[in-house]
Amino acid sequence: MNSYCKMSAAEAAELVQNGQTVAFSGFTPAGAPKDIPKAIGERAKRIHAEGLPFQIGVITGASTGKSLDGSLALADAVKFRTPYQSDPNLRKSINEGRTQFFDMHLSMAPQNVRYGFLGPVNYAVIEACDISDTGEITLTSSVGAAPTYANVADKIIIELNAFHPPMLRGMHDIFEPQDPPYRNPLPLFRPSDRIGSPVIKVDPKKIVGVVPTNAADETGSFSESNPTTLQIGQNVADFLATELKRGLIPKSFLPIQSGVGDTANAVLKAMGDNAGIPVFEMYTEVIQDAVVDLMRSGKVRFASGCSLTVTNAVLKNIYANFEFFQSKFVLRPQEISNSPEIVRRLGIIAINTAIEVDITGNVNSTHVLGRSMMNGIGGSGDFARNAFLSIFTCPSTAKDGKISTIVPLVSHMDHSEHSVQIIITEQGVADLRGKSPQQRAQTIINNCVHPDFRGVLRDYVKMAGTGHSPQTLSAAFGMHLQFAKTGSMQGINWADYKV
Ligand code: 0RQ
Repeated sequence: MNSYCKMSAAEAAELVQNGQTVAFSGFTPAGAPKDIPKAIGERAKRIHAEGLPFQIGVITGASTGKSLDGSLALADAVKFRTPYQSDPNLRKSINEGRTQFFDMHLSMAPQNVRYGFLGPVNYAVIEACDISDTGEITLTSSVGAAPTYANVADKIIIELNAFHPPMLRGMHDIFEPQDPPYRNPLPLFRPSDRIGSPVIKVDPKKIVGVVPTNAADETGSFSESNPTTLQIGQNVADFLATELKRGLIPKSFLPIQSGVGDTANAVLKAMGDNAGIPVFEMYTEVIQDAVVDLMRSGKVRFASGCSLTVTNAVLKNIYANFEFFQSKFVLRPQEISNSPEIVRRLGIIAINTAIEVDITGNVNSTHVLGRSMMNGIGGSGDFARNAFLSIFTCPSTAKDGKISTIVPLVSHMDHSEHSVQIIITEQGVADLRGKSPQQRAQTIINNCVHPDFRGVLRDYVKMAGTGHSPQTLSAAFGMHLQFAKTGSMQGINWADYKV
């Protein structure tokens, strides 16, 4: 090891003080530090046992793994958290009001930190596979916001993870735009363009410790596709193939952004199997297992992302066959992978998942019943607002059919009707382009709503009358209230809500 101060995770945790803000590398569990946050959690528990306070502000690229968000939440050590999370224990802490969560578009997290909007960053904790004496840091399976956090933090601690080989140098393209009023256009015109450096460069004097480890990423495995996700995937692929045939997507196709999770995986698989879709490229934030399979089969030519969020077996296979994959990937900072400027320029087809959609096309991606945070808006807004085609998918029902995911009015809105063009459920496709709110309601109810809820939503629209938007304030949340009262949205009587 080079000239830096080698220390244990416990020693590194001792450096962090109550009330400080720590910015971690990582985007999803990929590239997130593991040993140091776990040790900070242990330190918090010890301090709490003495009756003293210990909580820190936690800033990351996106979600992380159980060693980071999980350990710190279980130790009640997270004072505030931004910009995204998906850990069950942290979610509980947020929804119980013990952690203040600031949900933010992921492209904006680095610049908001640089602008000073979130206060000073005391430590950046960065997972690396290599570090030079001159302060060149080679990241691991993600970039996230690590370049900005390393630059703005007072001090840096490196978690040097031998699980990821130093040959990864070259997989990352590190570029930080200048801040206004000096910002120039981002010179990126194709998903495979490189505009930056393979490493983060920092003043080596800022690196106060290096903690060696050998720990795999904590990415969960995917569930087997079920008939609903398979049908959604099929509907997306068929829709895109038809658009191509109609000449509404250029013959060469357009880069794809796809969200995370089982539905997103099923969509990509279906696109791979559809002969009507040509070989394509990805310009996305999270590269997951299905993309790697499509690279092997030749259907995906290139993927630009912010993280390689794949299961461990897949990651090991990529590292073992690095010569094949090396020229097919680039990992970028989230400010670039999710840049609205680039999304609009490249004409990206954005495919994201909704929790809830309403009959005029507003989308809720974050809150259950308007109140409880699920994960956060993530990158969905960065892409949806600026895409060539903005698609949202979801199953038509949740909780064993007791909830219709399509409701009169969303209980929280992340993406307004203006950023949502296509809704796809396992029932079918609603193309909202060029349609008025009344026409959108007809299309969504006819094509996407589960048959159990079509009647009730048609009755709602009738009750709302002929206004520009088919809404009535007294009943807009009737289906949510019915669920709160009875545990199911079924069996609603609109007469109860008429004023
Ligand atoms: O509950 O966990 O108790 O089973 O919500 O729903 O159908 O499993 O969906 O895992 O694909 O996640 C929007 C959350 C979907 C995700 C969301 C319940 C349902 C289940 C999860 P259980 P599913 P998924 C790229 C882009 C925002 C960020 C984003 C997300 C649980 O995709 O966080 O897009 N997106 N980023 O039962 C009550 C409803 C419900 C409901 C579903 N209407 N009411 N509960 N559920 N609909 C990624 C990044 O940015 C990093």
